[in-house]
Amino acid sequence: EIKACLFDLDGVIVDTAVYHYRAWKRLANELGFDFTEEENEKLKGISRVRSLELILEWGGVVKSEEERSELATRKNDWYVEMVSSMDPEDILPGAAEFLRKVKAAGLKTALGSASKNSGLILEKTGLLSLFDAVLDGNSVTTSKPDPEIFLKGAEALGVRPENCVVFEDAVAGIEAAKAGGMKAVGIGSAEILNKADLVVRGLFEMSVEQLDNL
Ligand code: B16
Ligand code: MG
Repeated sequence: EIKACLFDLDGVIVDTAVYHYRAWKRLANELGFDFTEEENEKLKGISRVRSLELILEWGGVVKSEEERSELATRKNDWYVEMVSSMDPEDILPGAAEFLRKVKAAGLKTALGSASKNSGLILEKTGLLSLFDAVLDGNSVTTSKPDPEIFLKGAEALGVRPENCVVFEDAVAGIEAAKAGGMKAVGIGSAEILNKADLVVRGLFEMSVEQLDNL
C-alpha cells in the first residue's frame, strides 16, 4: 500500500535538466571539448562535484581540487542565472496537479533532489507548500544511486520505505529508490529507465488510482 510519494525535482517537477546541460556544455566548450547527449544522461541525478569529475574524465582533462572547485562554481553561477528567471509556468505538465491530488488523497509528499539549488527553484515556482518534507543536496552526504536521500525523506514523513513510491527521471535515481526498498516510477524512456516498476512520459499521465497497482 502506497502512503507517500517522493519526487525528484529536475526532470520530474521542472525541466531544469536542460539548464544543467547547457551550463555543463558551456564549461566543457570553454575547456576545449564537448560531450554527447548520451553522456549527459549519466549526469542526471548525480551531484555537482561528481558531475564535474565525470565531464573532465570524458574530456581527458586533469584539474586540481582547487581548480575543480572554481569550475563547479562557474557552472553553478550560469545555472543559477537561468533558474532565477523561472516562474510557475516552468512547472512540467501535470506536476502541480498530481501533487495536489496526492495530498487530497491523504498521502504524504516529499522532495528528494540531489540539487543544492532546490530551495531557490521551489520558491520561484511556488511549489514549496505542496511538500510535507524537503530533502535535497544539502541534506545528504552520499549521492544517488545511494538510497540515503529517499530513506531520509521516508523517515521525515514517518512512512516505511515499502510504502513509498519514488518518481525519478534518472537511472541513478531509480537505482536509489530500488536500493531503498521503494517502488519507482520512471519519467522518460522505458528503454533507459528499465529498472523502474512503471515508466510514464510525465506526471500528466499519472493518477492516484494507478499507485495501487505498483
Ligand atoms: P546542483 P535532481 C540533480 O537534481 C540533477 O539531476 C543533476 O544533474 C545535478 O547535477 C544535481 O541535481 C546537483 O544539482 O548543482 O543544483 O546542486 O534530478 O536530483 O533533482
Ligand atoms: Mg532528476
